[in-house]
Amino acid sequence: MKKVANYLWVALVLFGAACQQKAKEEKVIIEEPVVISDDERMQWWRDAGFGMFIHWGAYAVPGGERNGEICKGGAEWIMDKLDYTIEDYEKEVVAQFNPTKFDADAWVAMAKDAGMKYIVLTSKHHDGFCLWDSEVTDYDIMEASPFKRDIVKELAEACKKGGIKFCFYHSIVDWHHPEAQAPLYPNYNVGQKDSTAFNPEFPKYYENYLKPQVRELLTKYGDIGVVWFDGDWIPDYTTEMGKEMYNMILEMQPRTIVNNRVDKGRNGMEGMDMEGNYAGDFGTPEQEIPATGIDADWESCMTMNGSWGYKPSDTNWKSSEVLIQNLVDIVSKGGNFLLNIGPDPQGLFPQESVERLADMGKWTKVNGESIYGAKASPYDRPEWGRYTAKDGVIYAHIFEWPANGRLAINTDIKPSKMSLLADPGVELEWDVEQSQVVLPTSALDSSATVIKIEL
Ligand code: H79
Repeated sequence: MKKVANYLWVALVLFGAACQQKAKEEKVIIEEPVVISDDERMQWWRDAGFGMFIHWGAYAVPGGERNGEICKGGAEWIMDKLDYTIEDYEKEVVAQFNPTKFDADAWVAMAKDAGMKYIVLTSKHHDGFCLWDSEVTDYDIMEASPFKRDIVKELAEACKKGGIKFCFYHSIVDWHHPEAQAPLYPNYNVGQKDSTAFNPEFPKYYENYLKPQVRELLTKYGDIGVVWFDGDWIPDYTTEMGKEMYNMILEMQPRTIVNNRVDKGRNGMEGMDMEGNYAGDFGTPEQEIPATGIDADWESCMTMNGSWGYKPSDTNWKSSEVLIQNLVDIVSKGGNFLLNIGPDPQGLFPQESVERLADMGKWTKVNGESIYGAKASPYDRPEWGRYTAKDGVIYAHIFEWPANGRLAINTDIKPSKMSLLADPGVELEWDVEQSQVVLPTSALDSSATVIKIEL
């Protein structure tokens, strides 16, 4: 009896503990839906100002050139531009992609040293080749190329270790998937050139391939900072699909930010949304900077030469000075700068890009205070440069050093204290009558010397 009673008692205690455990679990489940305002969700991104785009895929192998012919524009378009068949591309390009010098930690270190706060990697570009171990296709890094290392995984982990946000670009356009361009397959990009070419199979591609891929990327690689869609323009992709995709992403990762190309609202290359109800968190001007500030979230993406993908024949590199001034210009108008790198087929950043990143790093280390967490200034753009603003502080970025050593600033600005970010110990003099700052004889940085104006 006693024994039985003891057993009963033990059983009761265990049962009670199990119930408590269950209640705990249930409580956790009840707390699960993360309620987060859009402002809260966007905060890190708005503060970040500066990110790295990485266009990398098998197209790095030909690098924009086939049988001596060089493709026009971005080298990531070579499959279409230089008329590869799907089979040729698989054999000549994808099967040759073996970037044994790829070192995710080295990439992250270069991004961080440049002052970048997030990295957006092309998980899949228009050619359809996937840089991660995808469950829905063999046209990926594990099966179709000899490399057999999950590039998305390695970079996502390196980002996490390095304290930088990992984000991915994903193309809606897919030149390899039969249902993405039926009934024209294997004639893969006709639909884009002829917008009347209706593809009745596209919803299947969307449902059974595109969505599962995005779900995989949001499941297997930790926290995703941004999902950056592209290829929104194809007529088979609808606004309903876009809204559903957006909602799916936020249900899976409520803190993720999604660009406006998830839906159909983009207004050409200037990238901002047209009037109407469209999903997406920020506008995406491509290869351009809006002329004035815009009262919305936006990000200008740009290349360092003229190509997104690796293209050694394109030597038209922007100078570090132009790139630094672009960063300042963009932040002064309330946007972010997403600056592209096109790594080579071995997995290395081009030397020209490495040098420019290092120059930008030198500048942001000294002057980053005027960029991170800064907003568009309320003042008109001055002739000599740009203003950014933070609470109680205006940053004057001087691109053109005034010959007379005096900087005329907006007369509404009433400084209490002024100093140079590159030489913070020295207080600058203020000529009240002229509303002018008395400057040192020459620029401290020929790209942009920053004056901190405390109000
Ligand atoms: O990934 C890089 C490029 O390969 C990709 N976007 C960047 C980030 C890109 N794909 N296509 N393009 C750039 C140019 C496409 C332009 C057009 Fe259109 C598409 C012209 C007509 C349809 C978009 C919609 C721009 C104007 C209307």
